[in-house]
Amino acid sequence: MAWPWMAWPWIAGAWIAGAWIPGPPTPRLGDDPAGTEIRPLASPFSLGMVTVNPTPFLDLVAMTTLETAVASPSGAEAVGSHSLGLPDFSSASYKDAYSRINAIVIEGEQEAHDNYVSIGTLIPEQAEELSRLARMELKHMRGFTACANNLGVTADMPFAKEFFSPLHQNFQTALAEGKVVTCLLIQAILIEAFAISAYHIYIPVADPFARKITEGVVKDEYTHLNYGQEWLKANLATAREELEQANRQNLPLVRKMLQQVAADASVLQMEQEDLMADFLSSYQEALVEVGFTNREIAKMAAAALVG
Ligand code: PL3
Ligand code: FE2
Ligand code: FE2
Repeated sequence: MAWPWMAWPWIAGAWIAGAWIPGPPTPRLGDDPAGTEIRPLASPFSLGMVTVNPTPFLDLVAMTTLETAVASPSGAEAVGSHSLGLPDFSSASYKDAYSRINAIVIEGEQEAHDNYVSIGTLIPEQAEELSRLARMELKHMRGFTACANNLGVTADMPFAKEFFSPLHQNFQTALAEGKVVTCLLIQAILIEAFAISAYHIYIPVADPFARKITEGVVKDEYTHLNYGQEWLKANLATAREELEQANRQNLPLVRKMLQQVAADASVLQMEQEDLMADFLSSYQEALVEVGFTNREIAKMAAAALVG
């Protein structure tokens, strides 16, 4: 597959620098923005390319790992790792940032559950499969709740609800209008690509307990992304125009969310440029699978730049 090297490093750089929107990057709610270091993206950047089709065997392993890890949380697993170059998971600053990041993840998993159930009302013949995906999201939510408990952190849920509210609103509007293509783009492509990239960057710097949970979750998220890709691919002829419009309305929201999470993510040793580069990589790969050409994808990203 040809990689659109000319377009994507530039787009990623623009996302990171916030160069294509007027004014400064959106600050994280109620935070000192000084913690966000803005650096140019190295080009060509090294990305962990996304593998989209996990085998059923891997899914089984992931579920087993997740359930085992949830069943036996141990605070002892989470302390003292900063000597290995990892964050100090017991520091006040780590716990403070984690209270918001963890809440975002819990809220995201809960909303993902609700969204798949809702999409099932728009595609009744798929309701059973969608309810299977929804149940996986609840399991993810329980896993991340256990991660917070393991670190002695209370998730800041009001913060997370506000964080998701623009995307949530757009999903609800599309749902009320019966726009299944838009709902699938928001949930099964944009949100799943966001989750996959964030979990991907989080795993190497997570505490041992959370790492096990997240490794199990991220494999499930590929299944969800795959679901959206396959449905949209099968319906591309009729979905194309709505997809482009939904992309124009929602991709800028994801960019803002990535900017909003940057300061807290950096306390967890997750860097903004890695998050954005990985997101763009996952998103680009998903749109290729759906059937867009690299040029069309670059145009979709460009349309979002001015949105
Ligand atoms: C879809 O299945 C779930 C959607 C969740 C959205 C995730 C947003 C991620 C924000 C940055 C999180 C870093 C990972 C930390 C994990 C505790
Ligand atoms: Fe999930
Ligand atoms: Fe998911």
